[in-house]
Amino acid sequence: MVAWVTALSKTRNIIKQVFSPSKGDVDELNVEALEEILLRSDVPVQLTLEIIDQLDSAPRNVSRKELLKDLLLAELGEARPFEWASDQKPLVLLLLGVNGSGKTTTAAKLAKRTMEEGFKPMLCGSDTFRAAGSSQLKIWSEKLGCDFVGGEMGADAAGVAFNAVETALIKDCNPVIVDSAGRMHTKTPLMDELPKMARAMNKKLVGAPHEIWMVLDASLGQNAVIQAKQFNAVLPLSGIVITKLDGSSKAGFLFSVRSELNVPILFAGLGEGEDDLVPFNPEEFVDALFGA
Ligand SMILES: Nc1nc2c(ncn2[C@@H]2O[C@H](COP(=O)(O)OP(=O)(O)OP(=O)(O)O)[C@@H](O)[C@H]2O)c(=O)[nH]1
Ligand SMILES: [Mg+2]
Repeated sequence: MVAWVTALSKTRNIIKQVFSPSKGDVDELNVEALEEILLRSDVPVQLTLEIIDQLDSAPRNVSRKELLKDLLLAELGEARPFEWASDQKPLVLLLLGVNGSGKTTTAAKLAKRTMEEGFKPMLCGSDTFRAAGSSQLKIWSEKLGCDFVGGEMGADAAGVAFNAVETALIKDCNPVIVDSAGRMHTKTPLMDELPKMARAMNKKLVGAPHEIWMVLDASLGQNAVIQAKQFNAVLPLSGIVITKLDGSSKAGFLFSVRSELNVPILFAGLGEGEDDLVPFNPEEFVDALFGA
């Protein structure tokens, strides 16, 4: 499993450069360099300016590095561990996002995680846009040894999702993790399919989908927030999964997810392997940025 510290090594090495070795309690700070780094990593401009201002005006004896950590942490808020056990049986989770953001991989990683916690998940491959869309997830389900419902290319995605919920009820599977086709947030007909999928699931099980999570690719930086806003307008999101945090140098956009969307970041993808998905923990994230 890739750890936070490994995943964020790129960003950490950049941050290191702006703090010269501590002299006593005070670490010297290159403010201009820091400002540039924050902006380059897609930390929102407003927040960057506030941070620089606070660092500038803090008393001499305050460690800039610790203050910066505190300010970033305050911006991310508390950790929000997701609880799979709920009154909903099955709990139905719909994953959505733009093309290639990591939805299918995330669906598989989540299935693995829930299996380890003693659940009997069902994976639903409702990506019927591409020939390989549904079969990619079927292969994962075989590897993990969990139930699967999918559809042929061209099949109605809402119908596939309906079938999955129906089958999960019969086979007593929980949760149902529904992978959807990638779609650009600007393509209206494709975006309209999402509420249709949600309605189909709700027809089979009132209240479903109980969770709607958007899978965001960290390497897109601030653009990911723009996409999330559009998806959120079509189908209100209950959570966000950030993928590809390993290797992204634009992870600063994370700091605007909370302020601009107010949707909790629940999980983070730190690699391509089936175990490389961890609950998002603001403290671990910030510590890894600075090298705990
Ligand atoms: N490094 C890294 N790669 C990831 C992560 N999550 C997914 N990937 C890779 O990203 C690529 C796309 O992942 P998919 O899961 O197929 O993405 P998708 O959103 O289902 O794509 P579409 O169905 O085409 O829209 C694959 O090569 C994955 O291995 C992650 O957290 N870190
Ligand atoms: Mg996919």
